[in-house]
Amino acid sequence: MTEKILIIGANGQIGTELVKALRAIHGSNQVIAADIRKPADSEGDEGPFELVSVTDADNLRRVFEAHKPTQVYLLAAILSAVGEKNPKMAWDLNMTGLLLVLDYAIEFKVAKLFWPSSIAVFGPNSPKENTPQYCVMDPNSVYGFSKLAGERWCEYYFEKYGLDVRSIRYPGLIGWKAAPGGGTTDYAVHIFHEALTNGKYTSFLSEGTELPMMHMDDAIRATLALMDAPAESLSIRSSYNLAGLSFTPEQLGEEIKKHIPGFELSYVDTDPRQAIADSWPKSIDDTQARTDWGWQPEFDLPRMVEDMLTNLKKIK
Ligand code: AKB
Repeated sequence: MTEKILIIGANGQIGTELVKALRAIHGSNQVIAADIRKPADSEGDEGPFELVSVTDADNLRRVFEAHKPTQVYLLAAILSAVGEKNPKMAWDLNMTGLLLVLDYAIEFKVAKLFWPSSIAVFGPNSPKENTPQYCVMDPNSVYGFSKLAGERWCEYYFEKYGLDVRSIRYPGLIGWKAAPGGGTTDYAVHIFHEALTNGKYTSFLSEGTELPMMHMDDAIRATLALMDAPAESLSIRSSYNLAGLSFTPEQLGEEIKKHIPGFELSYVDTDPRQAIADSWPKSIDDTQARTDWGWQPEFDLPRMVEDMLTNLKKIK
C-alpha cells in the first residue's frame, strides 16, 4: 500500500528528524510536513509543506481533505516549561489539537495515528525508580495533565471507534539536528552547545536531578518500530513507557569532560523548572514496549555524548 503521511508540528525537535526519516523511507512527495511556521532551512528537502495551526479547525480539515493521509503524526504541542508560563494556552493547544485530529482521523479514515505522550504524565506520588506502566499518576504541570488526559482520549477512540492510535511516553530527547522546544529536559541539549562554544555551562536543574533521557536516533527508531508493529501485538492504546538512559547534570558533565577537559559545570540558584523535574521519574520500566514490539535502546551515556559532540562540531 502507498502511504500518504501527514506530520503536524513538523518543524519541532521530533518533527524535524521524523520528516527526514519518513521521506527517506517513503519518498519526499508521500510525506506532508505541516506547521505554523515554514521550515527555516529545508536543506534541499523540497517535499510538500502546509502552513496550518493545529487549533484552526477549518484549515486543518482542508489539509486532511486535500491530502487524504493514510497515517498522521500529531507532534504539535506546548511543552512543560513554556506551558507553565501560559497554562490555559497550553491546555487549549494540546487538547483542542488532539481532539480535532482524533475526529478528522475517523472522518477521513486515517489508518494509523501517532501521538506523543511524555514522562510528564507521572507526578510526585508516582514511584521514582523504574516507574511502571501503571501506577499512581498525579502530574502537576499543565503539560503533564494535558498528556495524561490525551492518553485517555487516545484509548477511548481506539475502544469506541476502532481508531488505530499509537503512542509513546517520551523521556527527554537529545539530538543535534534541531533545538528542543521549551521543556524541562532541554538543559541536556543546551549543555553540548555551550560546552563547544564557551567551554562551560550553567545548568537550570540542580546537582543530583536524575531524569530519563534518550538519544533522538533511538526515539525515531522507537517511533517507526511502534508504527510498523502489527496492530494485534499492541496491548497498550494509551501510551507506552519507553526507556533509554538516565543521568544527572553532573554525570553528563563528567562525560563531556572526557572530550573537553576544561569543561566547567555550574548551577543556577533557583529555577521554576526544578519543581517540574522533581515531580518526574528518575528511570522508567519499559517492559511492555520490549515485549510487544521488541524495543531495545542503542545509546548509553558515553555513546550519546560522543555522538552529540562529534556531530555538533561539524556544524558549528
Ligand atoms: C519536557 O521537558 O517538557 C519534554 C518532555 C519530557 O516531555 N522534553
